[in-house]
Amino acid sequence: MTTLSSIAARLEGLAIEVPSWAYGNSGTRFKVFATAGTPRTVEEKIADAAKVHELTGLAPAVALHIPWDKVDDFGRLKEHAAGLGIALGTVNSNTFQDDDYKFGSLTHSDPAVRRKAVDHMLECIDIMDQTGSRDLKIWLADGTNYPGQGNMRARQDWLQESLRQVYDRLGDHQRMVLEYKFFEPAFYHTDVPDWGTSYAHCLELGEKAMVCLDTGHHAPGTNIEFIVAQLLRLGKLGSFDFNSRFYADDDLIVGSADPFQLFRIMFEVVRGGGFGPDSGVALMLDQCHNLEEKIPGQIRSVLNVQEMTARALLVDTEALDTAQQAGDVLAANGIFMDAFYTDVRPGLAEWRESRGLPADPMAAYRASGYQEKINTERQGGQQAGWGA
Ligand code: LRH
Ligand code: MN
Ligand code: MN
Repeated sequence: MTTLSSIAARLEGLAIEVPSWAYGNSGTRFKVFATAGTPRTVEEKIADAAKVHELTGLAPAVALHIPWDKVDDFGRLKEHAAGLGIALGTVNSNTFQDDDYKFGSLTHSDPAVRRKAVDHMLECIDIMDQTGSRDLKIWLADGTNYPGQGNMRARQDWLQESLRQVYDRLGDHQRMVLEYKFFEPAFYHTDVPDWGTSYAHCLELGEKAMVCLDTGHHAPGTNIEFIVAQLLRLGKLGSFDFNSRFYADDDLIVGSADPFQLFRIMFEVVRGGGFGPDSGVALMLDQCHNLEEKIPGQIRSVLNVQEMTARALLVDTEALDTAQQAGDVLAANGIFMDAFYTDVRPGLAEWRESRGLPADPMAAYRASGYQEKINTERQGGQQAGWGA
């Protein structure tokens, strides 16, 4: 049986990017509840993200969403983040909140709208030049609601043409990650609905284009870890947007609805060479905290990823290989489940303490007084997504 101390060093390789929008107010289309202490500025979102890293050592970068996080001087924002001990990470483009995009963005039948969407992405790359970010994330709300409404085939061609213009602007050390989602906001067809479509476009574009897998973007029952294994095998898994769901794209705390699924995903990540700083796979959160407090919600999230990563690293792969080779179904499954059922929490508390981190980051946050401070200081915080 593999022990926690034997995987302690590998756990150092875990780094999770937190989303700036997780710190803003969010809700459903029925109601957005305001939460005390909500950031009023991009700088305050970054300060909250830095708090998560300070207490967990797990979240060294914060992902930005443009225009939600647009500021005049991104160089200064980078310095502000660095001063707080974190980096600016993935830049998320946004072509879903403008009237011009009603019938599509990069896939629109009107070249002028496609141009506008491409220009937005080029602006995001300019920002990346200033923030030092590696990845441009593209998720498109493009699709149609009724059969016959759009030319699905032509839209694929326009998509490739548009993506090509964005791709060609990427610097040597920059990448594009193309996120797929099977439905919503479009309900009949979506232009990038699945990993295969994203993969096909990325393959055509070149090696700097990779697939982004958002765990909430699949039909119920989809074997997500299989997709992970396949994309790693193909060398095209660029990043994750982690979250949990019960029904659709719920954006709940990762590992809350189905910790076992997160374990299975992390097992394939580790086995497929997707784990660690040099793997080229970015682990990001894409979540909203509608009811719970945002900073402890993010702390809980990164701890959940750490717990399931530790369990995945604990799988005795040698014994597993042997059982699989022997066709011993129950032994193989038993070895897998032994790791999943191992309570790694006491070991991780020790791991944290040995690195000068609080044994219990949730308790440390409550004791820090930070929440009370921001509750008093910040009045009129912003709604996630409308903070620009
Ligand atoms: C779309 C999505 C995408 C967006 C984010 C706010 O559902 O997952 O990643 O950028 O939500
Ligand atoms: Mn996402
Ligand atoms: Mn989503």
